[in-house]
Amino acid sequence: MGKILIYGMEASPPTRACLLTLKALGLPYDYKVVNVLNKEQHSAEYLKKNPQHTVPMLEDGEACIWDSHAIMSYLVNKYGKDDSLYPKDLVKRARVDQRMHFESGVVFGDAFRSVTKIILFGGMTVVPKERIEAIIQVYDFLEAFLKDHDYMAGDQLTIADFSLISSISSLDIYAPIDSAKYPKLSAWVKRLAKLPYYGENSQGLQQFAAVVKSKLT
Ligand SMILES: N[C@@H](CCC(=O)N[C@@H](CS)C(=O)NCC(=O)O)C(=O)O
Repeated sequence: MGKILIYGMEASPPTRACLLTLKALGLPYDYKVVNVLNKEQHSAEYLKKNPQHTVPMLEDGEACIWDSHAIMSYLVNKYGKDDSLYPKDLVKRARVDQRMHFESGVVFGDAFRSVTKIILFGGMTVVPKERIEAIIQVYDFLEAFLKDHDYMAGDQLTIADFSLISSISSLDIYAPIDSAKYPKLSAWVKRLAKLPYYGENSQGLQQFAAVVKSKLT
């Protein structure tokens, strides 16, 4: 097996989700920084591999795979010693997939992307009320997902947790999670923070938080 190469930027939530997965699987990998703030994802070399010019991207032999959710499921399917992080059982898998589609469309695609765009790139120094409301709605959904379970897709840790912790811990910078209103969600954040490899999220999160805080008044 050749060495896996991951392209990304640690401040980027989906990159962090993939780094958590690589560590959870104990896989050796090389890491190449692609700084999207400097538009490095638009280099001809990168566009040839990923015309959508997003990070993260995984290169495994001849295969170039982008979108964190596709990368994470590929890694577990191909390299997982068992299926616990991405169960083969169809109902369990569908639950993981649903949470990841929720992350992709609602959490990252709407709540995170829209607020980050105006704060990091739009010159806005206060998070607008409607953007806070969108984030709060995400917290409401997640509290409901966690009603009878410790993890996002059931009773065991899966890649849905890696996906969601990367973006939820980032949204927490814009709208801190109220532990009285969201006891399950805040307990889940603390549970994930105890993972031995949680540094793969927290390091990049700190970098992201520093940039956001420098823009907010
Ligand atoms: N749904 C994608 C989102 C990827 C994404 O939008 N990444 C951002 C950085 S956090 C990016 O690459 N932006 C630069 C661009 O789109 O050109 C995933 O999960 O990988």
